[in-house]
Amino acid sequence: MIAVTRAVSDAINDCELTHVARQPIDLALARAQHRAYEQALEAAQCEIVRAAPAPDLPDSVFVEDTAIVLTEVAIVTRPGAESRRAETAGVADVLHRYRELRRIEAPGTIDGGDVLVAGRRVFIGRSSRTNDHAITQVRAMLQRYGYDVTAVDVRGCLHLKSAATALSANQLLVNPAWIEREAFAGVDLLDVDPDEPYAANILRAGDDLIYPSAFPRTRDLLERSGVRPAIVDLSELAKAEGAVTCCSVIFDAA
Ligand code: CIR
Repeated sequence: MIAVTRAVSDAINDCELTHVARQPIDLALARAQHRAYEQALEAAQCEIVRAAPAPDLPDSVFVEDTAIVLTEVAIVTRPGAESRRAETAGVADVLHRYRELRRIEAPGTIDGGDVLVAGRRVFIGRSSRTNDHAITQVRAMLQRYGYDVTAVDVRGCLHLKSAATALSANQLLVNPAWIEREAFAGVDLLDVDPDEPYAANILRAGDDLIYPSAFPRTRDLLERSGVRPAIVDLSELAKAEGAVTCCSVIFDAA
């Protein structure tokens, strides 16, 4: 597997924030935590491929939002926040080595954080970043490959993947307060601990899972259901409203 990552920007303290109050981010600590995150990906059999650093783009470490990569194709997004649109070029420069590239066109906007792939089902959050124009474009691009695209309303959080991520092809970890359960009919749902609303973001790399240290109660729930993720501390990037899925784009090399 390839995991595309990108350095923490010098300007990360100017990041976009929507649901989180601004607090100072310790750049050196953020970088050390990001390196440990990359090491967890390496332990999960990923080869790290870094996009060229973008020190002037505050949110550029959050590569997930710039692309949707499937076995058959990679879709370069058009991020919902204007300040983030320039991030896509550097990631596309890497992805074109591995996949045919398609692009979301205006007036479509979509962040990769709103796109949840579980087997042949693709759930896309309708959020403050992702609109119906983009969802229609993605559906048209993926239809030929047999993916079933479902739009899901997201409320109270930034992205769909703040509220739901895949534990396996048929099981999601979810915060039920932020999504409609009915949208996920036919998929098994495991709820986060209600005291940990941000705990639904877990990263899957092949058969391995990577999870933040910030959610011990939900981690207990996971372990009791037989799920034992590798644990990373991403406290500094959480202040930028980032989580474990946001910092990589993972796909099979061939
Ligand atoms: C933003 O607001 O765009 C960034 N500060 C955080 C993006 C996090 N990305 C993600 O959850 N996929």
